[in-house]
Amino acid sequence: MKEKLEQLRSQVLESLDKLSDKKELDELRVRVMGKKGQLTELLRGMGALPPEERPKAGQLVNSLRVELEAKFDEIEARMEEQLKNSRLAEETLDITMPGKRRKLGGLHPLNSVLEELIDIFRPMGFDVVDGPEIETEYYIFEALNVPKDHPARDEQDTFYLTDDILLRTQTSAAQIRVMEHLKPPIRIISPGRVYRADEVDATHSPVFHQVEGLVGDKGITMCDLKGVLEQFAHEMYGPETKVRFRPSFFPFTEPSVEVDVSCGECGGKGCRVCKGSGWIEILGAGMVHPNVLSVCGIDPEEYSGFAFGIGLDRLTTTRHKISDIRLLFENDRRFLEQFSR
Ligand code: 2NM
Repeated sequence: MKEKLEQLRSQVLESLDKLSDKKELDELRVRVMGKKGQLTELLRGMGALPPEERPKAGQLVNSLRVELEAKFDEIEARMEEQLKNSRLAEETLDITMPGKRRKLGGLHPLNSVLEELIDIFRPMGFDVVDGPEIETEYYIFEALNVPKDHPARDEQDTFYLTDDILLRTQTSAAQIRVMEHLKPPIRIISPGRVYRADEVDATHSPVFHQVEGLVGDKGITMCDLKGVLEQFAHEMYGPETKVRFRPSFFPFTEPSVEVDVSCGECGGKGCRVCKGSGWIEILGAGMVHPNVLSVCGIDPEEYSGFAFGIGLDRLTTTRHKISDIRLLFENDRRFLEQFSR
Protein backbone atom coordinates (compact mmCIF):
# COMPACT_ATOMS: atom_id res chain seq x y z
CA MET A 1 0.00 0.00 0.00
CA LYS A 2 2.72 2.36 1.05
CA GLU A 3 4.58 1.60 -2.17
CA LYS A 4 1.50 2.21 -4.30
CA LEU A 5 0.96 5.54 -2.59
CA GLU A 6 4.60 6.50 -3.11
CA GLN A 7 4.32 5.54 -6.76
CA LEU A 8 1.15 7.57 -7.24
CA ARG A 9 2.76 10.53 -5.48
CA SER A 10 5.82 10.67 -7.68
CA GLN A 11 3.75 10.06 -10.79
CA VAL A 12 1.42 12.93 -9.94
CA LEU A 13 4.26 15.29 -9.02
CA GLU A 14 5.96 14.53 -12.30
CA SER A 15 2.76 15.18 -14.28
CA LEU A 16 2.24 18.42 -12.40
CA ASP A 17 5.63 19.59 -13.59
CA LYS A 18 4.75 19.06 -17.24
CA LEU A 19 1.39 20.83 -17.19
CA SER A 20 1.00 23.64 -19.69
CA ASP A 21 -2.40 25.12 -18.85
CA LYS A 22 -5.27 25.20 -16.43
CA LYS A 23 -7.38 22.82 -18.47
CA GLU A 24 -4.75 20.10 -18.15
CA LEU A 25 -4.48 20.85 -14.44
CA ASP A 26 -8.22 20.41 -13.95
CA GLU A 27 -8.16 17.15 -15.90
CA LEU A 28 -5.32 15.78 -13.80
CA ARG A 29 -7.10 16.82 -10.61
CA VAL A 30 -10.18 14.84 -11.64
CA ARG A 31 -8.10 11.84 -12.69
CA VAL A 32 -6.36 11.71 -9.30
CA MET A 33 -8.72 13.15 -6.73
CA GLY A 34 -12.08 12.72 -8.42
CA LYS A 35 -14.83 10.31 -7.37
CA LYS A 36 -13.39 7.65 -9.63
CA GLY A 37 -9.84 8.95 -9.33
CA GLN A 38 -6.70 7.01 -8.56
CA LEU A 39 -6.48 8.11 -4.95
CA THR A 40 -10.09 7.19 -4.29
CA GLU A 41 -9.46 3.81 -5.88
CA LEU A 42 -6.58 3.24 -3.44
CA LEU A 43 -8.79 4.18 -0.54
CA ARG A 44 -11.31 1.58 -1.70
CA GLY A 45 -8.56 -1.03 -2.05
CA MET A 46 -7.91 -0.70 1.70
CA GLY A 47 -10.72 -3.15 2.33
CA ALA A 48 -8.36 -5.94 1.27
CA LEU A 49 -5.86 -5.09 4.02
CA PRO A 50 -5.82 -6.78 7.38
CA PRO A 51 -7.92 -4.71 9.84
CA GLU A 52 -4.92 -3.67 11.97
CA GLU A 53 -3.18 -2.09 9.02
CA ARG A 54 -6.19 -0.11 7.88
CA PRO A 55 -5.92 2.95 10.19
CA LYS A 56 -2.28 3.46 9.31
CA ALA A 57 -3.03 3.08 5.58
CA GLY A 58 -5.96 5.45 5.93
CA GLN A 59 -3.66 8.02 7.48
CA LEU A 60 -1.17 7.66 4.64
CA VAL A 61 -3.85 8.07 1.96
CA ASN A 62 -5.23 11.07 3.75
CA SER A 63 -1.92 12.84 4.17
CA LEU A 64 -1.16 12.27 0.50
CA ARG A 65 -4.56 13.74 -0.37
CA VAL A 66 -3.81 16.83 1.73
CA GLU A 67 -0.34 17.16 0.21
CA LEU A 68 -1.57 16.83 -3.38
CA GLU A 69 -4.53 19.10 -2.76
CA ALA A 70 -2.13 21.83 -1.59
CA LYS A 71 0.11 21.22 -4.57
CA PHE A 72 -2.79 21.49 -7.02
CA ASP A 73 -3.98 24.71 -5.36
CA GLU A 74 -0.51 26.19 -5.44
CA ILE A 75 -0.05 25.45 -9.14
CA GLU A 76 -3.51 26.73 -9.96
CA ALA A 77 -2.79 30.00 -8.15
CA ARG A 78 0.51 30.35 -10.02
CA MET A 79 -1.18 29.78 -13.36
CA GLU A 80 -3.84 32.36 -12.63
CA GLU A 81 -1.22 34.88 -11.61
CA GLN A 82 0.68 34.29 -14.86
CA LEU A 83 -2.50 34.64 -16.87
CA LYS A 84 -3.37 37.91 -15.16
CA ASN A 85 0.14 39.30 -15.69
CA SER A 86 0.21 38.51 -19.36
CA ARG A 87 -3.25 40.04 -19.82
CA LEU A 88 -2.16 43.20 -18.01
CA ALA A 89 0.97 43.40 -20.14
CA GLU A 90 -1.17 43.16 -23.26
CA GLU A 91 -3.58 45.85 -22.12
CA THR A 92 -0.96 48.38 -21.16
CA LEU A 93 -2.08 51.94 -21.98
CA ASP A 94 0.62 54.47 -22.65
CA ILE A 95 -1.08 57.61 -21.37
CA THR A 96 1.82 59.76 -22.60
CA MET A 97 0.96 58.94 -26.26
CA PRO A 98 -0.45 61.93 -28.19
CA GLY A 99 -4.24 61.78 -28.72
CA LYS A 100 -5.81 61.04 -32.09
CA ARG A 101 -7.64 64.04 -33.55
CA ARG A 102 -10.99 63.04 -35.06
CA LYS A 103 -11.87 64.94 -38.22
CA LEU A 104 -15.19 66.74 -38.12
CA GLY A 105 -17.30 66.93 -41.25
CA GLY A 106 -17.47 70.34 -42.90
CA LEU A 107 -19.88 72.37 -44.93
CA HIS A 108 -19.83 71.99 -48.70
CA PRO A 109 -18.49 75.28 -50.15
CA LEU A 110 -21.90 75.89 -51.78
CA ASN A 111 -23.54 75.67 -48.36
CA SER A 112 -20.97 77.83 -46.59
CA VAL A 113 -21.35 80.57 -49.24
CA LEU A 114 -25.15 80.19 -49.00
CA GLU A 115 -24.87 80.67 -45.24
CA GLU A 116 -22.82 83.84 -45.77
CA LEU A 117 -25.45 85.07 -48.21
CA ILE A 118 -28.31 84.33 -45.82
CA ASP A 119 -26.40 86.14 -43.05
CA ILE A 120 -26.36 89.21 -45.33
CA PHE A 121 -30.05 89.14 -46.28
CA ARG A 122 -31.57 88.10 -42.93
CA PRO A 123 -30.64 91.35 -41.10
CA MET A 124 -32.32 93.25 -43.97
CA GLY A 125 -35.57 91.47 -43.04
CA PHE A 126 -35.61 88.59 -45.54
CA ASP A 127 -37.10 85.19 -44.70
CA VAL A 128 -35.82 82.01 -46.34
CA VAL A 129 -38.40 79.94 -48.23
CA ASP A 130 -38.24 76.58 -49.95
CA GLY A 131 -40.21 74.87 -52.70
CA PRO A 132 -40.39 71.65 -54.72
CA GLU A 133 -37.81 70.84 -57.42
CA ILE A 134 -40.52 69.28 -59.58
CA GLU A 135 -42.92 71.97 -60.76
CA THR A 136 -45.78 72.53 -63.14
CA GLU A 137 -45.52 74.58 -66.30
CA TYR A 138 -47.88 77.11 -64.71
CA TYR A 139 -45.54 78.05 -61.83
CA ILE A 140 -42.37 78.09 -63.94
CA PHE A 141 -43.61 79.87 -67.07
CA GLU A 142 -47.28 80.90 -67.07
CA ALA A 143 -47.31 82.76 -63.74
CA LEU A 144 -43.92 84.32 -64.52
CA ASN A 145 -45.21 86.02 -67.66
CA VAL A 146 -43.21 83.77 -69.98
CA PRO A 147 -45.28 83.53 -73.20
CA LYS A 148 -46.18 80.18 -74.80
CA ASP A 149 -43.76 80.69 -77.71
CA HIS A 150 -40.82 81.90 -75.56
CA PRO A 151 -37.57 80.02 -76.25
CA ALA A 152 -37.11 79.35 -72.49
CA ARG A 153 -40.01 76.90 -72.72
CA ASP A 154 -38.14 74.90 -75.36
CA GLU A 155 -37.52 71.27 -74.52
CA GLN A 156 -33.92 71.88 -75.55
CA ASP A 157 -33.43 73.99 -72.44
CA THR A 158 -35.87 72.48 -69.96
CA PHE A 159 -36.18 68.94 -68.57
CA TYR A 160 -39.84 67.97 -69.01
CA LEU A 161 -41.17 64.97 -67.07
CA THR A 162 -44.57 65.12 -68.81
CA ASP A 163 -46.23 67.74 -71.08
CA ASP A 164 -47.02 69.80 -68.01
CA ILE A 165 -44.54 68.75 -65.31
CA LEU A 166 -40.87 69.72 -65.33
CA LEU A 167 -37.73 70.21 -63.26
CA ARG A 168 -37.63 73.82 -62.09
CA THR A 169 -35.29 76.05 -64.10
CA GLN A 170 -35.35 78.75 -61.41
CA THR A 171 -36.66 79.04 -57.87
CA SER A 172 -39.17 81.82 -58.67
CA ALA A 173 -41.96 79.27 -58.42
CA ALA A 174 -41.45 79.18 -54.64
CA GLN A 175 -41.90 82.96 -54.61
CA ILE A 176 -45.04 82.83 -56.73
CA ARG A 177 -46.51 80.40 -54.19
CA VAL A 178 -45.66 82.81 -51.37
CA MET A 179 -47.24 85.75 -53.22
CA GLU A 180 -50.41 83.67 -53.78
CA HIS A 181 -50.77 83.11 -50.05
CA LEU A 182 -49.27 86.18 -48.37
CA LYS A 183 -49.97 89.79 -49.15
CA PRO A 184 -47.22 92.45 -48.96
CA PRO A 185 -45.07 93.40 -47.20
CA ILE A 186 -43.06 90.44 -48.51
CA ARG A 187 -39.31 89.99 -48.15
CA ILE A 188 -38.04 86.54 -49.03
CA ILE A 189 -35.12 84.68 -50.56
CA SER A 190 -35.50 81.20 -52.04
CA PRO A 191 -32.28 79.21 -52.39
CA GLY A 192 -32.30 75.88 -54.17
CA ARG A 193 -31.23 73.43 -56.81
CA VAL A 194 -32.37 74.13 -60.38
CA TYR A 195 -32.09 72.26 -63.67
CA ARG A 196 -31.36 73.17 -67.26
CA ALA A 197 -30.53 70.95 -70.23
CA ASP A 198 -26.96 72.24 -70.56
CA GLU A 199 -23.87 70.31 -71.60
CA VAL A 200 -21.32 69.95 -68.80
CA ASP A 201 -18.17 72.06 -69.03
CA ALA A 202 -16.02 74.21 -66.70
CA THR A 203 -18.78 76.82 -66.32
CA HIS A 204 -22.00 74.85 -67.02
CA SER A 205 -23.83 72.03 -65.30
CA PRO A 206 -27.37 70.70 -65.89
CA VAL A 207 -27.83 70.92 -62.13
CA PHE A 208 -26.93 74.19 -60.46
CA HIS A 209 -28.01 76.45 -57.63
CA GLN A 210 -29.88 79.70 -57.42
CA VAL A 211 -30.89 82.14 -54.76
CA GLU A 212 -33.79 84.30 -55.82
CA GLY A 213 -35.05 87.23 -53.83
CA LEU A 214 -38.30 89.13 -53.78
CA VAL A 215 -39.45 92.33 -52.07
CA GLY A 216 -43.04 93.49 -52.39
CA ASP A 217 -44.68 96.44 -50.65
CA LYS A 218 -46.31 99.83 -51.23
CA GLY A 219 -43.94 102.29 -52.90
CA ILE A 220 -41.02 99.95 -53.69
CA THR A 221 -38.85 101.49 -56.43
CA MET A 222 -35.68 100.86 -58.39
CA CYS A 223 -33.88 102.78 -55.60
CA ASP A 224 -34.69 100.00 -53.15
CA LEU A 225 -33.43 97.43 -55.64
CA LYS A 226 -30.13 99.27 -56.07
CA GLY A 227 -29.68 99.84 -52.34
CA VAL A 228 -30.28 96.24 -51.34
CA LEU A 229 -28.15 94.75 -54.10
CA GLU A 230 -25.27 97.19 -53.54
CA GLN A 231 -25.36 96.36 -49.85
CA PHE A 232 -25.23 92.66 -50.72
CA ALA A 233 -22.30 93.11 -53.13
CA HIS A 234 -20.30 95.14 -50.61
CA GLU A 235 -20.85 92.64 -47.81
CA MET A 236 -20.11 89.65 -50.01
CA TYR A 237 -17.10 91.01 -51.92
CA GLY A 238 -15.82 93.80 -49.68
CA PRO A 239 -16.65 97.54 -49.32
CA GLU A 240 -14.11 98.59 -51.98
CA THR A 241 -16.02 96.58 -54.63
CA LYS A 242 -17.62 98.67 -57.39
CA VAL A 243 -21.16 97.73 -58.53
CA ARG A 244 -22.57 98.34 -62.01
CA PHE A 245 -26.19 98.06 -63.21
CA ARG A 246 -26.75 97.32 -66.93
CA PRO A 247 -30.15 97.32 -68.66
CA SER A 248 -31.34 93.83 -69.55
CA PHE A 249 -34.51 91.85 -70.22
CA PHE A 250 -36.47 89.17 -68.35
CA PRO A 251 -40.13 88.35 -69.06
CA PHE A 252 -40.98 88.55 -65.32
CA THR A 253 -39.43 91.97 -64.58
CA GLU A 254 -39.75 95.43 -66.17
CA PRO A 255 -37.40 97.22 -66.22
CA SER A 256 -34.71 94.56 -65.86
CA VAL A 257 -31.02 94.86 -65.03
CA GLU A 258 -27.91 92.75 -64.83
CA VAL A 259 -25.50 93.51 -62.02
CA ASP A 260 -21.71 93.32 -62.26
CA VAL A 261 -19.08 93.74 -59.55
CA SER A 262 -15.51 94.89 -60.16
CA CYS A 263 -13.21 91.88 -60.54
CA GLY A 264 -11.70 90.93 -57.19
CA GLU A 265 -8.77 89.22 -58.88
CA CYS A 266 -7.38 92.25 -60.76
CA GLY A 267 -9.26 95.08 -59.02
CA GLY A 268 -10.91 96.06 -62.33
CA LYS A 269 -7.81 96.28 -64.54
CA GLY A 270 -8.77 93.21 -66.57
CA CYS A 271 -7.45 89.66 -66.18
CA ARG A 272 -8.07 86.02 -67.02
CA VAL A 273 -10.87 85.69 -64.43
CA CYS A 274 -12.95 88.62 -65.76
CA LYS A 275 -11.88 87.89 -69.35
CA GLY A 276 -10.22 91.27 -69.61
CA SER A 277 -13.36 93.32 -68.89
CA GLY A 278 -12.63 94.17 -65.24
CA TRP A 279 -16.22 93.16 -64.32
CA ILE A 280 -17.91 89.96 -63.18
CA GLU A 281 -21.64 89.45 -63.64
CA ILE A 282 -23.20 88.18 -60.41
CA LEU A 283 -26.97 88.51 -60.75
CA GLY A 284 -30.05 89.52 -62.71
CA ALA A 285 -32.84 91.62 -61.26
CA GLY A 286 -35.72 93.97 -62.00
CA MET A 287 -39.02 95.44 -60.92
CA VAL A 288 -41.59 92.64 -60.75
CA HIS A 289 -43.79 92.75 -63.88
CA PRO A 290 -47.36 93.93 -63.14
CA ASN A 291 -48.70 90.76 -64.82
CA VAL A 292 -46.82 88.62 -62.28
CA LEU A 293 -48.27 90.55 -59.34
CA SER A 294 -51.78 90.30 -60.87
CA VAL A 295 -51.79 86.52 -61.34
CA CYS A 296 -50.84 86.19 -57.66
CA GLY A 297 -53.79 88.36 -56.64
CA ILE A 298 -51.67 91.38 -55.74
CA ASP A 299 -52.94 94.67 -57.19
CA PRO A 300 -50.10 96.27 -59.21
CA GLU A 301 -51.78 99.67 -58.81
CA GLU A 302 -51.37 99.41 -55.05
CA TYR A 303 -48.15 97.45 -54.71
CA SER A 304 -44.81 97.16 -56.46
CA GLY A 305 -41.76 95.01 -55.93
CA PHE A 306 -38.33 94.03 -57.11
CA ALA A 307 -36.82 90.60 -57.58
CA PHE A 308 -33.39 89.20 -58.27
CA GLY A 309 -31.72 85.91 -59.11
CA ILE A 310 -28.19 85.04 -58.00
CA GLY A 311 -26.24 82.08 -59.35
CA LEU A 312 -24.84 80.41 -56.25
CA ASP A 313 -22.33 78.27 -58.16
CA ARG A 314 -20.69 81.30 -59.79
CA LEU A 315 -20.76 83.13 -56.47
CA THR A 316 -18.96 80.18 -54.83
CA THR A 317 -16.33 79.74 -57.54
CA THR A 318 -15.46 83.46 -57.59
CA ARG A 319 -15.53 83.68 -53.78
CA HIS A 320 -13.12 80.76 -53.33
CA LYS A 321 -11.15 81.06 -56.59
CA ILE A 322 -12.36 77.66 -57.81
CA SER A 323 -11.45 77.19 -61.46
CA ASP A 324 -14.04 74.60 -62.53
CA ILE A 325 -17.73 74.35 -61.55
CA ARG A 326 -17.56 70.55 -61.86
CA LEU A 327 -15.50 70.41 -58.65
CA LEU A 328 -18.66 71.50 -56.81
CA PHE A 329 -20.54 68.39 -57.93
CA GLU A 330 -17.93 65.64 -57.80
CA ASN A 331 -17.67 65.48 -53.99
CA ASP A 332 -14.01 64.57 -54.09
CA ARG A 333 -12.99 64.77 -50.44
CA ARG A 334 -9.52 66.08 -51.27
CA PHE A 335 -11.32 69.10 -52.72
CA LEU A 336 -14.04 69.43 -50.08
CA GLU A 337 -11.66 69.11 -47.11
CA GLN A 338 -10.01 72.39 -48.12
CA PHE A 339 -13.23 74.14 -47.13
CA SER A 340 -14.16 72.30 -43.93
CA ARG A 341 -14.10 74.65 -40.98
C1 2NM B 1 -33.94 86.64 -61.95
C2 2NM B 1 -33.84 87.89 -62.53
C3 2NM B 1 -34.88 88.78 -62.32
C4 2NM B 1 -37.23 86.81 -60.21
C5 2NM B 1 -38.51 87.20 -60.41
C6 2NM B 1 -39.23 86.58 -59.42
C7 2NM B 1 -40.69 86.67 -59.16
F1 2NM B 1 -41.12 85.53 -58.65
F2 2NM B 1 -40.92 87.62 -58.30
F3 2NM B 1 -41.32 86.94 -60.27
N1 2NM B 1 -38.40 85.87 -58.70
N2 2NM B 1 -37.14 86.02 -59.18
C8 2NM B 1 -36.04 87.19 -61.00
C9 2NM B 1 -35.99 88.44 -61.57
C10 2NM B 1 -35.04 86.29 -61.19
O1 2NM B 1 -32.99 85.66 -62.08
C11 2NM B 1 -31.85 85.94 -62.86
